[in-house]
Amino acid sequence: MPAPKSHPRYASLKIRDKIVDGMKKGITSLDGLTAHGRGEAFDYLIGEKTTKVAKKSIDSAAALLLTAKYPVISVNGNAAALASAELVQLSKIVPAKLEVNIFHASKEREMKIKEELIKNRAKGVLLPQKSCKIRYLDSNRKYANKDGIYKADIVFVPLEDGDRTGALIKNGKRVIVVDLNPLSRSAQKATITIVDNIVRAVPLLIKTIKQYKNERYGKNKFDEVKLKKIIKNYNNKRVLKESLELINKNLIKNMPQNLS
Ligand code: PTJ
Repeated sequence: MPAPKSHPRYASLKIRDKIVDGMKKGITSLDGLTAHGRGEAFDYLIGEKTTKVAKKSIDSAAALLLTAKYPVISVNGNAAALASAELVQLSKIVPAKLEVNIFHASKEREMKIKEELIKNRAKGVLLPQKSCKIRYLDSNRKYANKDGIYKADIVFVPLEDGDRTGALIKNGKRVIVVDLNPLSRSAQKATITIVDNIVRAVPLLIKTIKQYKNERYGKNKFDEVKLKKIIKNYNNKRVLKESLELINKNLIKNMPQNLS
């Protein structure tokens, strides 16, 4: 039964509905439901809104995507259920390739994710190839497309388990992750970690890229000097520290007082 709009947790329940729908459509794995629950818990702790520190990561991610030589967006079962339309929009505006990459191996689910992206107007969607592997990785995530993640200099990886980010970095790539948990291995290893919910982070990333593109610089598509400075001044460790400090502050603020 859909939640009534008056429900105090209406927004969160609507997002949960999307994940459940994703599972019913065969896009999201069963494990994806538990992964979502972990995300919900951290979303609660950051206050269920895009924080100032997440906005800083989004600004840098937008700059890194725009200045990339060969950016690729990686899509798994949870990302497809929560943000297919937005990821397609992002791929067009950067522009960047879209590639399906899942942890829980299933050819059928890969095809369903691809179909979902096409339904949301993706022009092309790459699939992993058995003949093409990322080094330093044992899970199903090691398979990549030779014209996609394998070749990419920047990989955008919304919410996934931590085995791949480190491996992609060791393969010489820079990695942007969206992960509500600042303690996760992905968050700790990424070049840029956006500690935010994918449903809020991706629309904001699109908006920021549009803004940068509007600030044309002479004949250039955007002000490259400005974007490179944003990237240079970014410090991911500081972002993680500030995110954890915020969680700590929220916990203290909500601590029951005057216990007797
Ligand atoms: O479709 P597959 O087979 O590739 O599987 C995808 C999942 C997500 C199930 C798989 O990668 C996995 O098991 O991931 P983990 O280890 O549970 O990690 C997912 C991370 O994403 C956790 O750190 C969560 O806190 C975080 N997360 C969950 N939901 C969101 C989120 N981060 C941002 N936005 C969310 N909505």
